[in-house]
Amino acid sequence: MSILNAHYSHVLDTCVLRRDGIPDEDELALGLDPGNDQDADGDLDEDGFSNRREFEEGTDLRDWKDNPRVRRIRLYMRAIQSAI
Ligand SMILES: [Ca+2]
Ligand SMILES: [Ca+2]
Repeated sequence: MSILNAHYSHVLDTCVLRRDGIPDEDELALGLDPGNDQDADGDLDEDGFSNRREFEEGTDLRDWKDNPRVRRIRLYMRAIQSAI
């Protein structure tokens, strides 16, 4: 396979594997279904943040106590504590 073909093959794989915004490999690791394009929009832990958003922000999509809002508050509190 030429370098160009390998590149396009990778691009195609990436597009196919990320239909819902979460790579299939990560979906499997997280307990989601790579064949289901809708589960990225779901909210496994019902914390108000979609599975895709939590994946993108690196929070635990199975733990309602860990979400983007809580992470920002923790970072803000650490910044305040380090400034005192
Ligand atoms: Ca969630
Ligand atoms: Ca969460």
